[in-house]
Amino acid sequence: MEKMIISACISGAEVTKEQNPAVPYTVEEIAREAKSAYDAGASVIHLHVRWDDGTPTQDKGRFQECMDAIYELCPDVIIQPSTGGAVGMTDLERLQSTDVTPTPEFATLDCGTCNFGGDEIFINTDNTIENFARIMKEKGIKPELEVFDKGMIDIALKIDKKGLLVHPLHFDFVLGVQMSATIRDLVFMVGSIPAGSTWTATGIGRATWDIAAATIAMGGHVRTGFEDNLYLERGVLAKSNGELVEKVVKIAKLLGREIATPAEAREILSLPPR
Ligand code: KMH
Ligand code: ZN
Repeated sequence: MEKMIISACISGAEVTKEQNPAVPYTVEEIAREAKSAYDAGASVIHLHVRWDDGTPTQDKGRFQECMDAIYELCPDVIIQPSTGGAVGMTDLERLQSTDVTPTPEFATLDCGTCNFGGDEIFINTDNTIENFARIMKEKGIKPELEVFDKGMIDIALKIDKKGLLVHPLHFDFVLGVQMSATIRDLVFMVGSIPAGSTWTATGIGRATWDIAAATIAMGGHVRTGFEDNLYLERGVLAKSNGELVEKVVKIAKLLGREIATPAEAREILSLPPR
């Protein structure tokens, strides 16, 4: 089976230090968490940034500072900035994360609108998605197609017909936000993408380890990190993103899956070598 890419979503926009004191806010904390994940085997860092008080931001300068600090510690890692940001941000705010130097090689492209708990709605209209896709294509950024349900795969494929996406398509199934996070759902999602596509999956919260194990066995790539799950096991908070990555590596080893280096991940994802 192909080597497995581990993406570490180290910070997210929603989780807080009140929930887990290791959630990073400052530039130093973000870099520390990226390094812990990288040392444990992550080749992709899915990046959200915060102000020092924890407020999520897509500020270009803050992204630049965090990315510089991460590259300093993990020179060959693939940094994948979020263009989703946090609920309520404008499209222009969100796109700032693609405006850093060097231009990101990879970034998220959220493929639909979804309920985000309580009264929160994460809005991605067709025009937003197309505009983001067009800008990413112009800048040479490969999109990771974030899909929170099956309809978002269909939206991505509709946009692909307009020639706005980069091939081979790469999907990230985020299970447990809008659709449930069961292995049946995962199998359905994997069966719904075009042959030749690559895919990553993550289960939010408790479902995280079931989804990781199934993904490893099915030949997909795994996303883990504080954005999606704060616990190493039930009732035990993870002390770092590295601990979560270490657990994924352990499961992968038990199931005979080897872990991709950043260079191997670039090859699997068809990103240009660095
Ligand atoms: N924080 C969510 C509203 C992404 O990174 O592209 C959006 C999100 C998706 O996390
Ligand atoms: Zn994210």
